Amino acid sequence: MNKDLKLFNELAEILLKEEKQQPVAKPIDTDKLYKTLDLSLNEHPSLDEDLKKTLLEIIKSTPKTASTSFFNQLFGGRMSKATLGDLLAVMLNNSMYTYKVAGPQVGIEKTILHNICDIIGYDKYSDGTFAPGGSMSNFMAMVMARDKHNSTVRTAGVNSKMIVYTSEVSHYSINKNAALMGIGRDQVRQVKVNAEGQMLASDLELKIKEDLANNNQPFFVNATAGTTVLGAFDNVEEISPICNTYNLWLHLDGAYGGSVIFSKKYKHLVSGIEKTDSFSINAHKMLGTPLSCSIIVVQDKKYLNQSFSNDAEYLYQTDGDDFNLGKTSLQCGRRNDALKFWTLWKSVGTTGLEKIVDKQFEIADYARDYIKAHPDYTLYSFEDSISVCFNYKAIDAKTLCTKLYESAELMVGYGSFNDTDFIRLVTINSSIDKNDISNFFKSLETFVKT
Ligand code: ABU
Repeated sequence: MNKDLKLFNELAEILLKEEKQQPVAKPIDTDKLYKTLDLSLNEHPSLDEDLKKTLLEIIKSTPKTASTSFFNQLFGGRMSKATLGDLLAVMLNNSMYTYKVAGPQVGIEKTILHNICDIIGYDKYSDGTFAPGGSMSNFMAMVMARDKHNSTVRTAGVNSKMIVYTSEVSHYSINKNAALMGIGRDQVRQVKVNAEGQMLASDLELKIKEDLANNNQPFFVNATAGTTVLGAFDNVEEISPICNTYNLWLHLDGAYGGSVIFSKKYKHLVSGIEKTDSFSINAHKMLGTPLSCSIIVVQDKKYLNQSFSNDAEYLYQTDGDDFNLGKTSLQCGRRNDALKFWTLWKSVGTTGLEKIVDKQFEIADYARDYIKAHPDYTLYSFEDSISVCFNYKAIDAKTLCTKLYESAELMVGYGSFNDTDFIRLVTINSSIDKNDISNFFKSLETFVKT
């Protein structure tokens, strides 16, 4: 066997053991990082034995995001079939821009995209692509909306105040993207939310009317399926008619919670999704594929082509537009993020994806029930969310999360809403069970006591 493959197997075995024995890596202070680990790059080669030793040390100190003590972010866990697919994608090393160099991998990507379009009720004119992360999926939606609103922008640039609407608790990428697109952060209207963190349709309409009265040009509304802190779902049924009235592009950012489309029980949270112009979803979040696996689908594929297609004779030499995916992608060279999702989906079926999603809500309900049953806790989040937000004994959330991290006890983060800070426990790791949640609360309580 190739000796690097042998080394990989050896290191992977160690990583799997580490995840169980030392689920939270002891963090290295940033000021000691380069003294603790040999991260230097040198003039001369490293001996294989030295490289192995260094890699082992790096593995030991790297946060274990697949462990049952990692609740810190909107991803976690490991789906082994998806990991298998990703490892194969690395070995195959195709770039997804042409059929000539990616072959059946193109069909795999298209199959996923068309299935998602079908599931959400988009028609035969729809299509999509994979983007390098949820922020870039949102970016693509904003670019398509801008070019639909004013096709001269692509050549002449932005020469008017084009206005974006998003809720005040939506993902920061909307503001950042407005800057990247030449629209400007000042042109992003932060729409107010209700007590549960959902966009207020009445405030959206008010802001649109104000902009029109000021001769500004509204063009894009971003709704969110799963806000980053509370996990709230904006009401698409309420927002969509407003977008129709004012002829605005409606994008649904489902990076976090969009996977509810696979669940009969929870898909009502995105009711009206078929009326959106575009929808993005991160399979590396609720579906647990390795990072990253971000998808954007669009109701009318002509907008993907209009905004992202560019001729390149040196690249597109066979097979026409439909199978040359570089014509609709943000990047040129692009890694294969489809195979890991396809391998998972193929192996568990759509009903398996549904089970993955439903289990996360079940575990979140269990965590919420625990909090409600214990008077030392205060609950801040709502039903139908896998972000379980709470405080314990009025202890400052930031201090507690930081101490838990520094002592390598648990990895959990904090957030805030309406000026209150709280711990955000995310039940997104599909391999955790109710016991792991009980252990989480026990560890936290013991840690506070000692
Ligand atoms: N889009 C990444 C959000 C990160 C987080 O809130 O955990």
